[in-house]
Amino acid sequence: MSVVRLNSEQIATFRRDGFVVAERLVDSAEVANLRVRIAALFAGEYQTGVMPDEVNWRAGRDPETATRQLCNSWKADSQLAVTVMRSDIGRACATLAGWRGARVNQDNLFWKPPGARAIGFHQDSAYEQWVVPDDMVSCWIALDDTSARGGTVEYVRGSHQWGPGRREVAFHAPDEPFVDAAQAARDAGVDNPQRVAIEVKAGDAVFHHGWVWHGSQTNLGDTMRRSLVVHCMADTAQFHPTSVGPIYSRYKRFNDLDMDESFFPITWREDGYRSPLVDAVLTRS
Ligand SMILES: O=C(O)CCC(=O)C(=O)O
Repeated sequence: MSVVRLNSEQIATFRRDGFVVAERLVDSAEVANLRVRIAALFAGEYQTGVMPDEVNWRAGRDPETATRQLCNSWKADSQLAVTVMRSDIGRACATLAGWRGARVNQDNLFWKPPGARAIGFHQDSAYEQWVVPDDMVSCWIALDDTSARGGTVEYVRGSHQWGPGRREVAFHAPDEPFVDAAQAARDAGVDNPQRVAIEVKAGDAVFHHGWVWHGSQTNLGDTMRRSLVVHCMADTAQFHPTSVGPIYSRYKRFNDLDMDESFFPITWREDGYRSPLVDAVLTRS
């Protein structure tokens, strides 16, 4: 298994641009295995018997032209959990954010077949107002070779420094995916926002900041574009006392802001601690 360890140049790039590429984060055997698991998950086959928290595409229910998305598939598939709970991913996210530890906020699977439409440009942390602090660092892992024409993820360089922007563009299949980000650029006094399309090999990854604007275009190529995203937050993150997230606040206990490690596991902490669930997942793999 590969292990990611970021160097000082990568950390400086992340701080400047809001994203940084890390090559060969997942080896070819793990990519092949993840592709098999993903096919099963999107077919509604849940190996653990538990559904992902969000099933944003189902065959026969949703348009073939939509980008398919599932959230928290680690709960549905123990092999996917092995990648999502990798301690080296948690360590890299914590290092980039300056946290003493990292815990999984959620995972996302994206499957964009040829012709499948855009994902609206957005800031992840804008969706995280149920968490204090709302900071995130995410690891976007390519499971196919990517290209601009094939609708790879794109980042707006330096936009993590623009602060929170509006959230009006639809996440799935918007006609004009870039309008909110364009408005944010104008508000920040940036005339020519620089969009960077991530062209990498299957198994390579990008770490991105929770406030960086990103999204992707329609897949105009003739191959699949699959990716797995591990969204991390600080190990000290708590539920917001009043702001409710429609899906993830269901895991909040009454009169208690602490996050249960069974649902939001700590994958790395500088003192060597990780949640018992993470130990169980990684040691049985
Ligand atoms: O892969 C994409 O098209 C979008 C990815 C994304 O929104 C994310 O990683 O937060």
